[in-house]
Amino acid sequence: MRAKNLRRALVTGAVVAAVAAAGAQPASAKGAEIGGYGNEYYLNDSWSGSANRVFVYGRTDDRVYVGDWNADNVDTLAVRRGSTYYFTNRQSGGSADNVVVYGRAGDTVLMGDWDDDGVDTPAVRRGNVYHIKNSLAGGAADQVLVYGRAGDTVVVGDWDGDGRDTLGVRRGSTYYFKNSLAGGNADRTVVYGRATDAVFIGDWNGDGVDTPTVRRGSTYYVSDDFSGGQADRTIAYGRVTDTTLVGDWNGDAADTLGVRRGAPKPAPKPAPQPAPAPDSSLVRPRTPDLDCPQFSSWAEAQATFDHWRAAGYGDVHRLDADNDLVACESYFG
Ligand SMILES: [Ca+2]
Ligand SMILES: [Ca+2]
Ligand SMILES: [Ca+2]
Ligand SMILES: [Ca+2]
Repeated sequence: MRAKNLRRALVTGAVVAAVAAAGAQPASAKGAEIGGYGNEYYLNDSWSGSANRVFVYGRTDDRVYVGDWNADNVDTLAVRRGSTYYFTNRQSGGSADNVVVYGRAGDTVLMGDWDDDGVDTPAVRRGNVYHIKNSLAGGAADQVLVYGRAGDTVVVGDWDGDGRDTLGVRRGSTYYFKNSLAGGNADRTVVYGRATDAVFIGDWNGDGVDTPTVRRGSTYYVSDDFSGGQADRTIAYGRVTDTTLVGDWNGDAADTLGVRRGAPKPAPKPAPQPAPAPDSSLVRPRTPDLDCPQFSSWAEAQATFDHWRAAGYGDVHRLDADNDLVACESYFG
């Protein structure tokens, strides 16, 4: 998210939103849910190889967004659990600064500064209909917009540096940018990279315009424009298994990288297996007293010993003279 100059009082309190939408295609890049797993965050203010802000936040399976929720120019995290959003203005653990109930658990949500007030807020996507909200609160959408196709991959960014985030559609390696929250033809069409590229959007040089970074494995190719050609910077960062975050972590107007990391998602626990039932057919009665030669097998002696011991009677037949919990080993051994 590009740093903004305007300030605005934060709306607080949990409010039930009227805006709701059915599930839609997941978006990608800036503004979208970052995906991944884990609750360890490694944020880097520069393009060096090591993070300078490391913290644990939320749960490993939380859905997470990045944005500037209080217009201080610093991007922080929001955690989503169902339709409840926990916005925090610090890069640390601890409780959320603002909790908002919004839309439905199945909604696809994009975050952006749609009105240039410095605060990133949600847009609920329903197919190719976008319900734009300009505050971190419930209630009706401030604007409803039809854009692109229901199946489009959508990117969020400030393509023209006017302070407002708008939408772009990505179809393969072709990007259709719109500089206003309106339908109709794209203002700019660009072919960039490969159709298979993972692309992240940010303002890498602080000029107010959002541009792409391509990730291939753990290598990032950073571009300060959409012209194609050589990347302006290439950096190896993190691990191939990391989930990438983009944000302005220090308020200097330039976006940099971070990663989300954690324990791998645990495999579903197998159903507990019942302990094998003892072979009760082998158990001989507690009385009369039996000696080892009167059992037909070691298994019968052991089953009888185990059964009455487990029932609280101890070694009723005195089969385990040396107290090693093995019955009649000297006779059957
Ligand atoms: Ca902030
Ligand atoms: Ca805003
Ligand atoms: Ca713009
Ligand atoms: Ca920065």
